[in-house]
Amino acid sequence: MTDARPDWYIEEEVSGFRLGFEIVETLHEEQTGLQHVQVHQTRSFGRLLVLDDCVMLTEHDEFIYHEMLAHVPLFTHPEPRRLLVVGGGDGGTLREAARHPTLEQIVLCEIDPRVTAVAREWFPALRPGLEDPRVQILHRDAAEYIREQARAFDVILVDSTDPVGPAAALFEQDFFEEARQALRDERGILAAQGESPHLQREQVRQLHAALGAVFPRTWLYQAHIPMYPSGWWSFALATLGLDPQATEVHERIRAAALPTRYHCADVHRAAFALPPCVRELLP
Ligand code: AG3
Repeated sequence: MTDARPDWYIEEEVSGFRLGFEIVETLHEEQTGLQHVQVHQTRSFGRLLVLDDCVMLTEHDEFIYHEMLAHVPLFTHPEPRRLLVVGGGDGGTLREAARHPTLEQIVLCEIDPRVTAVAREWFPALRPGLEDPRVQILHRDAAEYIREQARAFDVILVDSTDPVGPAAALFEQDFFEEARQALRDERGILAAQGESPHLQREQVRQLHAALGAVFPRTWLYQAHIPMYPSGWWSFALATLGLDPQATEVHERIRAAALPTRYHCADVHRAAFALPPCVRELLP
């Protein structure tokens, strides 16, 4: 008799919490030189990309994360021309960024070439970003690359995994100091994925302390990302002066009228409204 019980992919949190997806088929699995990569077909949420046992995205909800990481900072800048995406080898952040016509040059610095190759093969909806002619893909350690980039970028987006292993350096003050000097002028902006304010409170606190020590203005903004642990997610935004909540930012979002499904002027405004239990994590 065959065992008819379905397979599940489970992400297990240190906090004693599990997130599970029913798997119809495992499409790809490999150990790259840097990490363990898995692609599963889930029963209800499309394909699932996992790096080192950490859910990166599902086809059903990746638009929320990628729209919020890209559009909140890119609309805050009045005229972003040069963009650096750190990590983000799957191409989702690039796809959203590429919708900004002012961008002339987009550099993706993704340490693991296999992530890009696997995403290209299994996630067709992410490909447009990887194929945009303005995009240059570098497979390097971003913590090193950024040191050589004095005053090179208008906006830097950190599309990393959790602060463990090779991504840990991307959450530290040293990295933010290098990132700050890589910003072209006083309109420079950095945004980063910022973990769950419910499950990873200490990491959120440390991220904002490190960012706040380097940048004059920092914010936390939130989004609902159902397929990440707890579904309650945050992003960090740091600027040398610009304000993501300024009226002209909302006007730019309305005027661009991008065909987005989560980010819009109202959501942009609301994302910065914080409950006290999140505000207390900030310096
Ligand atoms: N970046 C991953 C965010 C962290 C998810 N954390 C987790 N599942 N514990 C996603 C990269 C998508 N471009």
